[in-house]
Amino acid sequence: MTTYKIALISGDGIGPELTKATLQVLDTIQERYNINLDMINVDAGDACLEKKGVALPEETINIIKDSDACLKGPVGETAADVIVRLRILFDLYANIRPIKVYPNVPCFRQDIDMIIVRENTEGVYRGIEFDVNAETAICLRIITKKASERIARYAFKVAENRRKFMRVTAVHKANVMKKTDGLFSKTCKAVAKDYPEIHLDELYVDNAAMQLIKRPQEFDVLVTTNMFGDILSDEASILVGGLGVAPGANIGNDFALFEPVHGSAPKYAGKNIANPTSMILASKLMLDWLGDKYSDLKSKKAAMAIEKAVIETFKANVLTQDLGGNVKTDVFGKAVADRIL
Ligand code: GGG
Repeated sequence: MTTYKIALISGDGIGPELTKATLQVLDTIQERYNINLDMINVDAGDACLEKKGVALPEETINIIKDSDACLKGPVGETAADVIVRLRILFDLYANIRPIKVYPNVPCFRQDIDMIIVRENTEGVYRGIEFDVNAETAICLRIITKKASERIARYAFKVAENRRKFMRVTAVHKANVMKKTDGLFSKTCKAVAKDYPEIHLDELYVDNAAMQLIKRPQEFDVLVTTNMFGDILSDEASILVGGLGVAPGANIGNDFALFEPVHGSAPKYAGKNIANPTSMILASKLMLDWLGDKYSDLKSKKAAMAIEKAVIETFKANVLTQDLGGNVKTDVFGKAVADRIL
């Protein structure tokens, strides 16, 4: 039997409830697909900071280093100390955020299907900030050719594999940030030359934010810098039902971490009403990535089974509160688990 070691961060706020629902699904997957997921609970986030005085302990980092992948629930105020740090520590340079319509989930249009490919290691989220004095602070926006090139290459490969519109849209603000986004734009254009079948479009980020609402069906793959990707993916999620159905993958050359796109939503915590789809679909992305990495067909099939079960659950109108239903978090998790074939 294939065994994967998975470092599991339950997270803060609604995180533990989403994790529990996701584990219901993964338990069934393990039974049906003869895969052993050795889940190792690790501490990180606000609760960890309170308990241990640090949001991301060394022990957690070491267990993650020793695992095949990490599955993470949302963390609260310590997001920068946990997820932003993990992305940099493990060089998880590609943040992949699929935006896709599911049956019976409220959406702007039925034909929306795009992937946002966000550079994950630099830009302003690198966290290089200084206080100049009590009244002025500075943040450095680092953009490198190396990081721009690898994220652009990742996006072109995604477009090539999807074979949808064979289009990558690079989003930046090179008319204002002539040096940093100028370099990003120039690098995307240079990479495009290696992918003659894929058309490269460019949009300024303000226009992209508008076009996502005006003509979302026309997008295929978007590639952008760190903060723009974070903002645009929240915006795009609402086109297809909101953050409750938005999973994300943080991918490096050798390791990857999977998580819901959203935060810890403390006001919904402990009420058993949050939508666990984002984390269930994050676990689907994880199995798909493990399947690719280890040429493991069982994992690839298990990933497909999770998405199929989510689709069947939505088709049966099993919907949580955020999507207009009244199904509880745990009931939704069980409904998906019961539909794993
Ligand atoms: N608005 C969604 C949200 O709160 N996401 C969690 C978060 O801020 N994550 C940091 C990141 O993705 O860079």
